[in-house]
Amino acid sequence: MQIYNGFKTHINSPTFLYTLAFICYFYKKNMSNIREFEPVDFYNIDDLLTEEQKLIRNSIRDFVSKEISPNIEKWFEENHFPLEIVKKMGETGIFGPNVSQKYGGGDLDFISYGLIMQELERGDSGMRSAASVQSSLVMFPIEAYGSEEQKNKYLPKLASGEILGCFGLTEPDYGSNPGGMISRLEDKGDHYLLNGSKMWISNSPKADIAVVWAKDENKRIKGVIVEKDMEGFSAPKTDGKLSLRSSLTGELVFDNVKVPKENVLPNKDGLGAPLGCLDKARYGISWGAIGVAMDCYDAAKKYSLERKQFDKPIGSFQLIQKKLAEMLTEITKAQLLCWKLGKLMDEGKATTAQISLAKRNNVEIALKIAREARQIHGGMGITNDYPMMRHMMNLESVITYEGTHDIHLLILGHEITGIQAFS
Ligand code: TGC
Ligand code: FAD
Repeated sequence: MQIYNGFKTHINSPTFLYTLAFICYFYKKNMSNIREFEPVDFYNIDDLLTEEQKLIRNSIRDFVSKEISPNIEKWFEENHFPLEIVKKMGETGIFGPNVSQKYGGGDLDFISYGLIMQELERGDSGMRSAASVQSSLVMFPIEAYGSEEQKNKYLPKLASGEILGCFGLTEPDYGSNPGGMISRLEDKGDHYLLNGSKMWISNSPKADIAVVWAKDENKRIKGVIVEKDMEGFSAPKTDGKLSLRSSLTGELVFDNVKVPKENVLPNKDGLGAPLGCLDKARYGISWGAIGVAMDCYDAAKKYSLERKQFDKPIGSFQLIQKKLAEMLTEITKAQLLCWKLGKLMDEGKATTAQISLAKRNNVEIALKIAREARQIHGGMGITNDYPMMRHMMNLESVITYEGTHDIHLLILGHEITGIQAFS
């Protein structure tokens, strides 16, 4: 009886009630975060995948459900990139899936790479961004254009997540037109002196190395590997982003940085070298956008069956069904596009214009689906109990980086007519 009375006093205490309220709030928040994701596969596209590809896709899906989805709204709200995720991604085999096993990579096909990007971006575009940069923009150029020493020195550590990389192409005055870059490499005998700056660089504030593109005295673009401790090199963070808030973005500033000649990527130069990396990353984004679209569609479908208005689930109204049917149609088209593009990538036949078409189409449909899914959620759709607003804000970066939506349209226009309309 004494114990009972003590408990009664306890449950009436403000501390207990406050704690209970907090637990309920925390539970509700986390319950909404751990909405069980149901994959979208209306055309049985799984039948086109190998057992290995399905296994890889499922293991990344589990990784996202365990490591990303429960935390992502908090990271996004706090504008926080969890550096510890880099090691976890490395251990899961997310970095360098197409890089040779000899250097710690996965030696996987391009559809497997795409599926990894799809699952990561379902979690968050910022997480996919970190992985895209590491795999396609840092590991790829080192493997494709680097020396044997560079490959042995950097690739295994990048693959395991022991070190993080970034890719510096864009400059304050040269975004869509990277060929105009003004960063300079001056030959000083045993080293180059690097001067200039880069802007909007994913991963840069915490990166251990940067693959940087700059012009030599002959105005030829070369790639160099800059290490974070090199004197005269800094990487300040870019604040105030309302998009990709769980991804780090910053500048790269070079003030007479001495870059040893052995850090120059020896096997390719010219603008084609960085643009070749972009092809790989843009391909990954075209799959990533499907992940976002599936997440938004899944949330909208479930909400439309639970939410009642006029005494019926809103999913029973034709206008809601139209939205859902159109989302499913666009997701299915995007999946088929990516699967075929993956095959072309594996055969070494995919063209830049084909990749542009997929990146442009899939990011656009993902953005439209995020907006429609947000509308289906009514007022609830603007809160972080649901993922649509975060995805929408992220996609505003995705539709801009790796070539803006209109630059990809112009790449297609050039392909169709043979006439370039950039300048
Ligand atoms: P253009 O005259 O067309 O080409 C110059 C040279 O490059 C060759 N080339 C390519 N080579 C390999 N792959 C490609 N995709 C290539 N596209 C072109 C071309 O053959 C030529 O070679 P050569 O030997 O004749 O000199 O170049 P342009 O100056 O007219 O520019 C064309 C344009 C506008 C399409 C191009 O510059 C472009 O794509 N602009 C967009 C810039 C962009 O995408 N920046 C991305 C920065 S990185 C980033 O955003 C990372 S975000 C990562 C994340 O967080 O996920
Ligand atoms: P601008 O080139 O100034 O374009 C402004 C507008 O003009 C756009 O609408 C564009 O489509 C339009 N435009 C430009 N030229 C033409 C034309 N010829 N015809 C018609 N319209 C035109 N860069 C890196 O190098 N590494 C990174 O890791 C990286 N990460 C990024 C992360 C984030 C979050 C963001 C936002 C950007 C990142 N970028 C990175 C830079 C990105 O690639 C550029 O922002 C992009 O290429 C566009 O360049 P810009 O912002 O200078 O826009």
